[in-house]
Parts: sequence; structure tokens; C-alpha cells
Amino acid sequence: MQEDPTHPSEPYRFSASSVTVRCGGAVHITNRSTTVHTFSPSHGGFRDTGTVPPSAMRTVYFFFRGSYGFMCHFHPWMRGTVHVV
Ligand SMILES: [Cu+2]
Repeated sequence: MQEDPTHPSEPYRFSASSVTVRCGGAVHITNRSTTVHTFSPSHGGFRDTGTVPPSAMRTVYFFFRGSYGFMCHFHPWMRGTVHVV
């Protein structure tokens, strides 16, 4: 998660909006911004990180094949998709 100064109306984004991970694998999230974020499922499929403070890291595991949308609870324009293969 990073600040994007080139898009002032959308100051935060996920630094990879599309991620591919093997079944049983993990996605590592690092909050490189100066505010809180979450890595939350749009429609289920994985565990919500809850609030991630600045500089904190979280690991989310994926146990079922499929495509899962993710978003930030606080900044709903922050979105992306994890593909579990
Ligand atoms: Cu956020």
C-alpha cells in the first residue's frame, strides 16, 4: 500500500492490484503509507486483516482456488484481485 501523489483524488492504492498466488500460499501486505488501511475481502474467500497501522505487515493465506476481490475498508476505491491457482 503506497501513497500516490500523482492521483490526489485517490491518494492511496494497493501497489499491486492483481496478485497471483498458489493454493495454500500467502500474500504479504506492508503498509508503506502514513495512515491505517485494511486488506479486506470484497465478497469473502479469505480472512480480513483488520486495521493495519503504518509500517505494519500482515500475511494472508489462501486455501481455495479462485479469484477473490480485495479492498481497503477505510478507502473503498483501493481495490484489487487475488488469483489463487
Ligand atoms: Cu486504506
